[in-house]
Amino acid sequence: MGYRVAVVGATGNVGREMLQILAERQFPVSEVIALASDRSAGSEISFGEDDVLKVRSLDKFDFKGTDIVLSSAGAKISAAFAPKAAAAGAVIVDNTSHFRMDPDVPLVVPEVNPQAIAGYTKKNIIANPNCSTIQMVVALKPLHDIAKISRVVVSTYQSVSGAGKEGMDELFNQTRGVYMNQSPERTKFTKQIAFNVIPHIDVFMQDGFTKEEWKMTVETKKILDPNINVVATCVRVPVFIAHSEAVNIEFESEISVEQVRAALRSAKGITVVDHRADEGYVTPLEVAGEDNVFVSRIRKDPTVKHGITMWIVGDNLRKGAALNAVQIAEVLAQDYLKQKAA
Ligand code: 11C
Repeated sequence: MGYRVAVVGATGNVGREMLQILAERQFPVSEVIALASDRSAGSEISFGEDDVLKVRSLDKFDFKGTDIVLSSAGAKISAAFAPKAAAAGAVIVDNTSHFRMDPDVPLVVPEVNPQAIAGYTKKNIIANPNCSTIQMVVALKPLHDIAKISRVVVSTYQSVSGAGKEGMDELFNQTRGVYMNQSPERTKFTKQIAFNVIPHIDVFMQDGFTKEEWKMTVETKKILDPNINVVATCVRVPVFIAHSEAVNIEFESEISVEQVRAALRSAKGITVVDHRADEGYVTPLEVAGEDNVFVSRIRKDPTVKHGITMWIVGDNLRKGAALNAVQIAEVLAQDYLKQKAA
């Protein structure tokens, strides 16, 4: 008994991670199909420890008979193929920004709003949020349940893997180049990323925010609560994997540090590491490869009436992308698509 699952963008950072996580979590599959551009078609890619899949052309693939599609191939590609795949009967879990704010497409983090998945029937599409939003709302949700959150001020420290393999290559090559006295080549980032930080992720919008910052605001409202105001500054840092966030939260009523710790400790998908001592907090290096969202440095903000400040770190390729998509597919399979399992 299993589902016919296609992974679109299978050769990218997130696509590979999707295949790995499907295998790791033993998602019930009858067949797994790796899809990518014509350029990658014919190449081979691992599925778990033992299996190898031949990559097939997305353009030439007929989605008829496919139950679930996990997609991470870029917004334009999703815009073109997803409606066709949905019309052929597949449910698409899309990791791009293209459908996220469509009112007929649920935007889901299973620890936060699993009930929204039911809305997938309108378009047969479910959107996976942006990585920096996912890890933040996972940590905000248990706190919002006990004392309503009114405002969040967040500064991100985002790894280069958020910009794909080219982003990782650029950090690697520039770092090596600096030691070899070569002037750093830039293609992916707008300024040198090696030994630097860049306060610019995604394109600029008219109001001066970047689209990455806007996504954190509007996606949090759609997933968690439209009454929460979020102001973000998103920054690229020379880290390969895992995004970090300094998050300042204002509540409508009193909440103590002890209550925050207890709520986060008992929440699914969160690990609290908060010892107020050397090494008593997490850093992105330690979190790469982990499934949970990690929270450290929890403390009272004495400058507002009801404020808490904390540090949130998560693997942007796993919980921030591929794992969240597979978790959505797990709920779909378990609660909505059982009759389709061959
Ligand atoms: C980054 N968060 O770190 C971005 C990557 O809207 O899905 C994911 C962009 C998105 O560059």
